[in-house]
Amino acid sequence: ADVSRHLAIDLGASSGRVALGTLEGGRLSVEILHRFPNGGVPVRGGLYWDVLGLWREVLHGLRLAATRGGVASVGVNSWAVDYGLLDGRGELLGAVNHYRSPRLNGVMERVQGELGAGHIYEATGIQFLPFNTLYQLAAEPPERLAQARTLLMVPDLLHFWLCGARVTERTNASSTQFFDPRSGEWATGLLESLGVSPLLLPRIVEPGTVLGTLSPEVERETGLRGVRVVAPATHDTASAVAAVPAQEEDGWAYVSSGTWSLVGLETPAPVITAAARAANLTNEAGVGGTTRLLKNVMGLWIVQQCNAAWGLDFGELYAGAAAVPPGPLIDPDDARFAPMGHDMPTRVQAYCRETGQAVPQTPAEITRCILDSLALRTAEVLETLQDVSGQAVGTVHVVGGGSQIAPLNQLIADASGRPVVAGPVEATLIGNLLVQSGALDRPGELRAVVRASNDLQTFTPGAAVSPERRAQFARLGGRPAAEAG
Ligand code: ADP
Ligand code: LRH
Repeated sequence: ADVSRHLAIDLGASSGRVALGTLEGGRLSVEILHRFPNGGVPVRGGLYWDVLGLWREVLHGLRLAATRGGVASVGVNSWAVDYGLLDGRGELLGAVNHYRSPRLNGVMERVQGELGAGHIYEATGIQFLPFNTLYQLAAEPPERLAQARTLLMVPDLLHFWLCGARVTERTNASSTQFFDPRSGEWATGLLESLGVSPLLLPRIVEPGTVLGTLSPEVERETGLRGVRVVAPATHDTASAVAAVPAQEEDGWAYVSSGTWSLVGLETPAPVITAAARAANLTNEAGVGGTTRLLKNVMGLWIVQQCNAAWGLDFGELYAGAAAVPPGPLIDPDDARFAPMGHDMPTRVQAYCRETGQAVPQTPAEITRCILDSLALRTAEVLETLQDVSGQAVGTVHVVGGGSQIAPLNQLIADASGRPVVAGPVEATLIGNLLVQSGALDRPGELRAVVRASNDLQTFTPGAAVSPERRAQFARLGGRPAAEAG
């Protein structure tokens, strides 16, 4: 039978992995060879990614892969928006900033004032998030920009280190907020208005493009030979959405649940309308020319940061949360929850106190409050997506690390009144591998492979959320009416 083997490198905000995928007879098996932690590194008031440490872990994973033999290709995906700057010789200029860096405080508001928020949204269809690459470039010291010759998004940077190609893959290019989803080209005018040279931007390539072969140096370091480097959908969320095991036609939405909850729809074209802008929806590029119409919900980040202080096992923490009764709620998208910090439990408590609710005390109570709130917010965003797109949502697919949290899946089913299908946990790796394999050339087959290869679990909506409970949540947000769903 036809067998193809590929390596995927998936760098998430909280952890990374190197995996070997074997595609045979319409089924994909995935073996995780190496897993390693990831996170922000605070230095002198800034916040950075340890990209060199990630690179070392990648090389280690590739070394493990070399003992298996017979691999056709390798590709990298990561979180969006962040980048490295290279000088003319290809040297990395300084550290790679983290999208939660305090350097971005107030920058988006300034750029919106200069360029006009309506103009930026119309040109890009991308939701306003303070860390979009557009605002990160506006925050760069001019000396650094003057020295820079090339901007590479994080996965592109790793591809460059693997094989020497200097290109940007489309799905991640779209996260920058200087990409025009209509033309499929960089929206260079936005950068020029900020005094940033568009010459920094490499050529855009499609997911599935062969970028080269591993450099002699990487071959020596890892023992791999003759392996091609193929760009997957390099934005992790694009790879995850490609691997949503949906049975099309009946209307479905996805929640890519990890550090962030990306709640969205797959649409045939960008939806750049007044309603989409009012709801601050994003139109990111998906595989096969699709659009990911979605919204960022703060996600499990809040639990992760609480747990950085508690140091508990996630499985036990979530089981404990499910065992306590529902109580206070937060608006998970309140800006106070975005920064990194071990004081996250205190921030949740302060929010509850300020809004006149009971103050959760134990890790189980605090986690319960976060899960209940994430589920209600997810349901709210699903309604908004349906209204803005005119696309009905029947089933909700939850993929990613958060799809392992059974109580959260049930809460989303209850809050949305829709069945939730949970899994696969490693959707991002799967999407990455399948795009490399060329499964994309056979339309519709990709998701069929995912369905055939993974056990999925369905959560049926139980008792409806009471009107009092919905009112308790609605009183918090303070979001514009158009966004409240
Ligand atoms: P990212 O790609 O953003 O780093 P992941 O998709 O890897 O995120 O998901 C990480 C999340 O998965 C953790 O924050 C945690 O909430 C959840 N998780 C991890 N392990 C478990 C587990 N054993 N049981 C339940 N949830 C888990
Ligand atoms: C999820 C993700 C998300 C982006 C954020 C920066 O990992 O890529 O899609 O908005 O990180």
